[in-house]
Amino acid sequence: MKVTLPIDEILARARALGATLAGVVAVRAVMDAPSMVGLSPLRLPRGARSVLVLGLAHPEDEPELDWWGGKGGTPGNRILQRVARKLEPWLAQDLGVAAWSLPYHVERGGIFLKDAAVLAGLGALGANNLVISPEFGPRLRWKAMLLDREAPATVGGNGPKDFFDPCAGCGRPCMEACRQGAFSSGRYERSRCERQMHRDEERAAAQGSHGLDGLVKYCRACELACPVGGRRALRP
Ligand code: B12
Repeated sequence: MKVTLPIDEILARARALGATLAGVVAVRAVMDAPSMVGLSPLRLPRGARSVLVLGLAHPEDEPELDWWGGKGGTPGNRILQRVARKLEPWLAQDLGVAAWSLPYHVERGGIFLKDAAVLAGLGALGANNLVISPEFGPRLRWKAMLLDREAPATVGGNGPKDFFDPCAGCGRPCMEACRQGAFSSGRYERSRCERQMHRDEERAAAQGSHGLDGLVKYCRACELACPVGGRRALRP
């Protein structure tokens, strides 16, 4: 017998526990998404049917949410981990749903989070190569859980370009903002972006060796330059 997931209740619970946004999409759709092209299928738990995507707003005036160091990576990710940890027993006990909280890195068993967020209807891929939501722009971080039940995608299912094109009519300040010219060809170039990320890591290591916090404050220039959602969008 197919049991339908009480999706609205699950999403409301995720938000009540601290997620800013939550949505759901079929595992199949995420495995067929653009980031998977040319890759072997990811090894996910047998029985996983849906992806529950959790988003956390990272407003510009709370930069520390994004500082890397320690278990769980960043304070923002630790908040998302806590939400997932509280959802898991509730899903099992109250709804009889098995859930798996996924790691951040794809090579450690995670999935491509931007594809999942877009397909769950939470935003659209912008010119800065980040998921942009109408309310928070790209200033969001994502986490995923797998559920052992089928559920229809929360919105659209083919990405929200149908209802939201974040970059229409925009002068693309995100592309200008990059110190490494990662968008100088007109599209995102990972190698140039990585150059900046390495610099950020070197700076953190140098600061750490001088007794400072040693946390990596990765560049967010293309993210913070985006006008969608208001540059100083505050926590709801
Ligand atoms: C590896 C990685 C990096 C690497 C490489 C990034 C890259 N894009 O290649 C480095 C270290 C350089 C990096 C940099 C950054 N990252 Co990063 N990164 C990741 C990680 C771990 C995997 C991403 C990946 O490899 N994707 C695969 C490649 C091939 O994808 P891609 O280049 O983005 O292109 C694909 C998509 O755009 C997709 N796509 C395009 N159009 C469409 C349309 C639809 C409908 C769909 C479904 C998909 C889709 O198809 C493309 C491939 O064909 C994810 C976490 C995760 N588990 O997903 C975070 C993640 C993508 N990073 C994130 C962030 C915030 C950053 C930075 C701002 C740094 C920072 N302060 O954290 C910069 C921004 C760089 C940028 N503008 O893209 C966030 C994005 C949040 C958001 N709002 O979207 C993520 C999701 C992590 C998180 N905590 O939530 N990152």
